[in-house]
Amino acid sequence: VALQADLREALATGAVELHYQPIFDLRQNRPSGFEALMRWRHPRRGLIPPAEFVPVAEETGLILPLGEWALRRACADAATWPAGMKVSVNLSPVQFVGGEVAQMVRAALEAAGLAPERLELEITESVLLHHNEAVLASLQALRAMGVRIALDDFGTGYASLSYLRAFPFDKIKIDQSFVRDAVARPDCLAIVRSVAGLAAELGITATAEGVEGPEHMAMVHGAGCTEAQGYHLGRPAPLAELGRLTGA
Ligand code: G
Ligand code: G
Ligand code: MN
Ligand code: NA
Repeated sequence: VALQADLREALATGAVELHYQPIFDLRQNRPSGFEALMRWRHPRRGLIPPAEFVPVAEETGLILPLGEWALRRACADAATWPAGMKVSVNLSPVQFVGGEVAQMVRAALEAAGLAPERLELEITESVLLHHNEAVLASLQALRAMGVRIALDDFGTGYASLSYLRAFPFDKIKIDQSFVRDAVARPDCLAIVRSVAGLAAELGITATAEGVEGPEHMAMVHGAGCTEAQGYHLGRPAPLAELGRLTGA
């Protein structure tokens, strides 16, 4: 309960921030965008990661104003970057309840003056868990608008392939657990390579997460991934520290 009340106040007082992590285009050998990741700057507990407060926000419904704030902030920030640079924002399954998410996104894009093509929304399999028609309609409305949709944490759920059939995603993000292990384990390398091949067959992007060193970089490149993300390429950082990467 304390965390919940604190979080509500944090959102109101600007204590929730967005950090940005570069997403690297392996073909062009440069960052193509940034993923927005929430952080809560707590007066006593320091910087709290989203894994600790997003689940609380989802339970209480606070994820709705919190998620809308993050989307608006990310779109406004991205509008100051060079025109080719995209921004990725994570959406919670709770934000799809009620069927108004597409309108919320449209309003955020318009307020920021950001072209829809520069926004990517990351969703996990849990969003599509029940193959809910209303959720599919929202995703289709977003895609029709020109917004890109990425399937996040791919491989960690229960029925990944059925989600690829249910909706035409623009990108698959290969979970960092596979990427980390693929350097030493042939079976994990086979998985990364197969998912990259699957993405290529579908004509979509394969992004490797958790690229922590040069050995991971070489591996994901060889495995056919088209994008990479991880500490080796850049840690999540506040907007003010992005200058060198965005060219802004
Ligand atoms: O940055 P970190 O690795 O701590 O993020 C942990 C998790 O929090 C990730 O799964 C990420 O998708 C989620 N997360 C980060 N920012 C947001 C956000 O703005 N909205 C939602 N719904 N989840 C977020
Ligand atoms: O679930 P999602 O993919 O949205 O979460 C991304 C999370 O992974 C972020 O919280 C980010 O801080 C974290 N992350 C990003 N790159 C790396 C990495 O190279 N290694 C590890 N361990 N975590 C990473
Ligand atoms: Mn993500
Ligand atoms: Na992920």
